[in-house]
Amino acid sequence: MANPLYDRLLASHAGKTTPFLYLQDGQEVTFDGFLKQAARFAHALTNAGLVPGDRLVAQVQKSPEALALYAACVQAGIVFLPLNTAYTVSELTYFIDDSGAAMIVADASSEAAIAPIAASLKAHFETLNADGTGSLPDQAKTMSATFPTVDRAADDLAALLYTSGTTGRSKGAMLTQTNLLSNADVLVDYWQFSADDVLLHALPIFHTHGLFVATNVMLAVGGSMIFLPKFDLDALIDSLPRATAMMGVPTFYTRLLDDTRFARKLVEHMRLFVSGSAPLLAETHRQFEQRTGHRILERYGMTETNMNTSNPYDAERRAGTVGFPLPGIDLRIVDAETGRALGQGDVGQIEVRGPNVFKGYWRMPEKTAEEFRSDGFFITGDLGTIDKDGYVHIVGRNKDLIISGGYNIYPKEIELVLDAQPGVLESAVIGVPHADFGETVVGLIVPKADETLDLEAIATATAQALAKFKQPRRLILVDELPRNAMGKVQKNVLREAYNDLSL
Ligand code: MLC
Ligand code: AMP
Repeated sequence: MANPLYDRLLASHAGKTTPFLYLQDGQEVTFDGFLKQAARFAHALTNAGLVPGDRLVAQVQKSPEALALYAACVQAGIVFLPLNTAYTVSELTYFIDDSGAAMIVADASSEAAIAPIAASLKAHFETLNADGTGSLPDQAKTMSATFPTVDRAADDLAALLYTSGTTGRSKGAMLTQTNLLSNADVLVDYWQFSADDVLLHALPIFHTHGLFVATNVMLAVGGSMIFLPKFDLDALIDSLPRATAMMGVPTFYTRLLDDTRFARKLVEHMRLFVSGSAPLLAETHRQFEQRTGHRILERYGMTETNMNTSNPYDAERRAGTVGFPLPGIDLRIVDAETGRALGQGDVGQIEVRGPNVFKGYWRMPEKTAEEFRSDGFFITGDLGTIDKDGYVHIVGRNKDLIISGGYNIYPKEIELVLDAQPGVLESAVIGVPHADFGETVVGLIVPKADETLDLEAIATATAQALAKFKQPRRLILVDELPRNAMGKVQKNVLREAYNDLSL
């Protein structure tokens, strides 16, 4: 037996003293240093009693140590479960409970809030702070810098990534060693990454894009990363001259284009700009080319599937499309109701199948069964069409989802919070266009008869329950919600009505 992910992405870097991570303060982390940190963490985790297959929740700021914690989990066969640092304690409690996590690692500033929850759910609690200090690194310090890598089968879980469900509750997408590895290998080839690449990394590392697409690809080739703690326009402009490639959500590109320092000279040496996680406007694609001479390479993926399609590296990168199915991945457009395959040019639901597609939702066999066809295709909930040249276009979503700055927001989750407020009869949450985030959240509220609503109190209650990025930017009182003959709220009608709120 072996550990395919560790063997392929990490093992070969042992002893390499070249830089893996360039940090904002000028420091560097070598490959060897990174591997040693991971090994020490792996000892600390197993000393605490964690065994292969256990889940570790990490709600930590982006840092080299946070990334090493991921590598430690891979090496020790522990399932890595990263969480958005913006999640509130009530959101976090659900993830800890649902996953049955054996350990929670979080910033020391959250200890007072999280440690009691961890204790009540019989999970260990350790700290890891943005500067790399904390109880976990303290324990790791004294540990050996080599760790006997734990055997894992190709089908064993490597990560559990929660993705919000239409029912308002998140589901854990079970990602296997093969899911992650197959996608990393395909992307390395497709995007022609090599050890000479320096990737500008400003994405969070708690999602597929920053953790798997960016990091796994760079580990697979032994390239390095300029590892910024978060998106920061000044830091990006400073770093671009040293990078060969960048990956970002569309907001990265619109923000860069809004800055006059972002000029052709700054990036003419660069090899590749990748965009994904949300639709890149064709207009942004064109503006970017005009300004820099580069064509952004847009690709399409999901938490459940990693990357499915990509524009080509060498051939035409077509604005407004997400390119072709990646090698080894089957993609079809079907009639959502009947499952019947549609022809070229027809709009339908996108379904995918391949080694990249996840194993199912954690402890939700029924939900998993609902999302797969009997021939193994996964129903993405995205609507698309394939043009005569084979390029896939995403034209909409068959799921009630808002994507704001690359973060997914499920309206149902917010509606449940709004509906629970005193005096609220019902609510509908929609996404409206937003210049910076692509879409943003608006809540429409119908009061109970003869009730006067306190919108400020409602906003305060949502702030306590939900991460900042999910909170409606505006709450609007309405007398009623438009419904179709089946009684279903017509969100398309609402989206049209509130299309130009200019938030
Ligand atoms: C931050 N805020 C957001 C937000 N991010 N609000 C809505 N949507 C977001 N995405 C809030 C902040 O809390 C802040 O609130 C205010 O908005 C302005 O903050 P900011 O400083 O402008 O935000 P910033 O920190 O710059 O973050 C914006 C961002 C970031 C776009 C850089 O959200 C980001 O890195 N997004 C990437 C998401 C990602 O990696 N997605 C991949 C998912 S994987 P206030 O009021 O306190 O000021 C996936 C699969 C695939 O989808 O295909 O890749
Ligand atoms: P997530 O669940 O966070 O992984 O988000 C996945 C969703 O993001 C997909 O189902 C799509 O709706 C959307 N998405 C990802 N990449 C793109 C893209 N390039 N264009 C349009 N939508 C995208």
